[in-house]
Amino acid sequence: MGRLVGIVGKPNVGKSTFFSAATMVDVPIAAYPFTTIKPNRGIGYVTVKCVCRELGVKDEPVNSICKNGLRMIPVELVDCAGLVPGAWQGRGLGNQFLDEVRTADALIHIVDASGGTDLEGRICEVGAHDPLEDLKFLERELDMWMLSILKRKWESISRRGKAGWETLISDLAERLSGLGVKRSVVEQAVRESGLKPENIGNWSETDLVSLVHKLRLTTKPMVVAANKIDVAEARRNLQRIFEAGYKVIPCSAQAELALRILSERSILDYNPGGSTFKILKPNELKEAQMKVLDKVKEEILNPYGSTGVQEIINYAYLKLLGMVVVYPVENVENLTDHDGRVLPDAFLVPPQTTAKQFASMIHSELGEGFLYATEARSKMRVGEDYIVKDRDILSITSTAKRR
Ligand SMILES: Nc1nc2c(ncn2[C@@H]2O[C@H](COP(=O)(O)OP(=O)(O)OP(=O)(O)O)[C@@H](O)[C@H]2O)c(=O)[nH]1
Ligand SMILES: [Mg+2]
Repeated sequence: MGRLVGIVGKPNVGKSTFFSAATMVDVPIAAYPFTTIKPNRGIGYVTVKCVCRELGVKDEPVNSICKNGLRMIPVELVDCAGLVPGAWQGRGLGNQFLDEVRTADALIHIVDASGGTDLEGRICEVGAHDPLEDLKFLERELDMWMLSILKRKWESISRRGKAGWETLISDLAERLSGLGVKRSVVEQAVRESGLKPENIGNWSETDLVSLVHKLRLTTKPMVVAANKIDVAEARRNLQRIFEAGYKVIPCSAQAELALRILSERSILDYNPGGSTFKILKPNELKEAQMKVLDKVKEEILNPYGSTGVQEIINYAYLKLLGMVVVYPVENVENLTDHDGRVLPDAFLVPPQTTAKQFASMIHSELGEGFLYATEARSKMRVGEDYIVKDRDILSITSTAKRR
């Protein structure tokens, strides 16, 4: 049910720093390539404006956190090993990397916007490397990887595919199902490409490349994180990446990590994704740390509005995956669960989720015995096919309901 977002990119760009800032899991971070060998999995948060403020109630969160009206809903993130050219042929830690990408529903592509690391992640002079090259190369690696999986069985797909549309689409979908490619996506991509089953013997390499490219864009949607924005040279590249047509969000994983660590120790008051912080215990900060915090404020928070890390995670789940937040309650008058807790849970659900599917996410029996759902604001009843909306507060009435 839960969706997984992968943090990807070439070595040494700050993937583990980003992951650590997001999850507060302590992982090795160092200024050389392949620091991460085994992928790290951890729990980060999607943050949304909680409905508690709108409704003027004090909530008692159980499955999530509510901090100053900001609902933090747990999500799973994976920090991958660095990708180097030729990964799809098994170079570097390629196979391991691609194994993680296989299971991811969306990708956060971290680039070193300062241009201070070469294509393989070795430190170079700041500005010497063009991060646009990293974008092209990672996407090409992913496309070539998909293509290689398809080609492994191409002879049989091509022989059987002549029989007609159904067989062709089924075979293609089955071949790529391990990558999370859905049948409907295959069907649409083949249709749009204008390729015909009867001509399959003549499909060219270019046809196949453009087909897998299409499939990859839908199956592994991606947002670009222009990291190391604290380095002055990064600004120019941020603009260039934007102009090249990418969805790109500036970030400083390092700054976010510092702010979250100090906030965990109650030295700062800082909300993830916040545009400001307050120093609570100045005596516990050394002079050098004070200087770093000043720099974070002046050079990152003020000009960019945040460190970018939280914005990127939110973008991945809420925009790339289109997920919405729904609050289940039992009592629509008091907005409580059966223990009397106000707005205890917030569920992040995929787009087009029906009320009945939502009930099953809470508990399978609740879904099986589904009768109707009641929306708490309007007190309107909705049926099993109702598509849940963002910020809905729903009470499920089911034959399975325990009281
Ligand atoms: N200036 C700056 N440096 C950063 C930032 N984020 C990470 N770094 C530094 O970049 C280097 C690499 O960071 P990691 O998080 O280990 O990078 P990685 O992408 O996980 O690297 P591999 O695991 O080797 O692929 C470290 O020296 C970090 O301190 C940032 O926002 N700004
Ligand atoms: Mg790493």
